[in-house]
Order: sequence, then structure tokens, then C-alpha cells
Amino acid sequence: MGHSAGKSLICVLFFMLVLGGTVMAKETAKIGVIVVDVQGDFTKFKSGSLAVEGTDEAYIKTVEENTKKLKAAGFPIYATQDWHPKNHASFFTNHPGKKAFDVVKLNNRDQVLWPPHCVQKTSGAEILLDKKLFKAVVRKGMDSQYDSYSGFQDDGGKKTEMDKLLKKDKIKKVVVYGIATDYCVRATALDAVAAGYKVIMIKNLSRGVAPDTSQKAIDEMKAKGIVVLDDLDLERLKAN
Ligand code: VGL
Ligand code: ZN
Repeated sequence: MGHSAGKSLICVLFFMLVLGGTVMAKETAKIGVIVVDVQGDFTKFKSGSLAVEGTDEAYIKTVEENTKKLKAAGFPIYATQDWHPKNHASFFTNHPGKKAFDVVKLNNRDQVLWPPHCVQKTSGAEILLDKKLFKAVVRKGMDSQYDSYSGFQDDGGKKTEMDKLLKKDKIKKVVVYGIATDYCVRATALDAVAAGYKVIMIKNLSRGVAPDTSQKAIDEMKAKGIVVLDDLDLERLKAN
């Protein structure tokens, strides 16, 4: 084999490698993780004002361990943080004569009235996981007139930075879990699908406000093509 034939062969091999790599990269969608609203006020662990069933210390530890494993495996982790002003329209205390869990019309939508929770700069608004885990924390619900269960946008249609962050990081698939299954996890997962992401929701890393609405949320997510898994399977996720 002459010099030029050898070079051609090396050239062909090189291009096969590059092409192969490109095809492979297309098949393995880049995965990001969205940890939804793991904040003091939503937990029994911190005696939160809107403590969700099953959010004891063991739950927080399990979420932290699993999130650490995902980070160690190289997946970028994003958090959402409910971050309300004191005068937020979702608080029953801002509606004279109303009580917690009443439902009112707000900008033509049904709004559940919650106990005041996740007020900006209060301890109840703090995320209970190590901040070093997160590539970004996306705050939501800052507009007093609109609620924002979704990490992507509020009820007035105003977008957070979530979609931009994911696009910048070339994320194609998101793993979603946290609090609450029937509200913020549901809304964030459904908006992720609507924005074109593949979505995996992890049931046992999530907790719901009520069993009936949580089951309904799971059925809805499945109907929209979200893969609902009981537990995180890191090996399967790494294999994609
Ligand atoms: C949430 C109710 C009110 C949630 C936030 O994180 O699911 N629920 N605000
Ligand atoms: Zn809220």
C-alpha cells in the first residue's frame, strides 16, 4: 500500500468515526433533571405551612441521595423554587372571608386558595437540598396576580428562564420529581412535554397533596406520553 492509499484509508476511517459519533449523539438524547419545589413549607420535615403527606426527613434524604447520584452520573440538575410575595393572590389570607383550600375564580381560572407559603426570603421558602447540586434554580410565582405551578410559565403565560436554560444546555429529555405530584410536578412535566421535551416522572421521589388528584395527575401525564416510573433506574437512564 502506497503513501496516498494509506492516507485515504485513514481519511475514510476518520470520517466513519465522525459520522458514527454524530449518529450516536442523535440517538442518546441529552438528559437534564428538574427537582420541583423541595422547600420547607411543603414538608412535614420542616413543619411547613402547606406540608404535604409523606414529606418526612426520610423522603428528603432519599431525594437528596438520588439527586446526588444523578449529578455524579453527569446529568445537569435544575431546581424550581416557589417564591411568592406576601400579597400573593393564591394565599387565602389575601381574600377576606375565604379559608384555606377554598376555590375562587382568578383571571377566569379556578384558583385553589392555599395557606401562605414560600414567601420570598423566609425560611419556609428555602430549598432543602444542597445548593451545590444545582446548575440553576428557577424561581416562580413572583407575580402577585398569577400562580405558577409550572416551572416553565405562570398562569398569565409569562415564561420563566427554564426553557432557555435547557435549550442552552442542549437538553432533550428531562427527569422530573419533587413536590407536589398533583400541582407543581404535574404542571412542570406537562409543560415540558408541550415544549417538546421527552419526560420521565419519578413517582416514588414525588409526593402529592391528595391521593385522588395525584392519581388523576399520573393518568394525565401518562396520557400525554410522559413515562411514569416507580423508582429512578440510573443504569437504564445512563444507557438512555
Ligand atoms: C405548589 C401549591 C401552591 C407545589 C405550589 O409546589 O406543588 N402547590 N404552590
Ligand atoms: Zn405556591
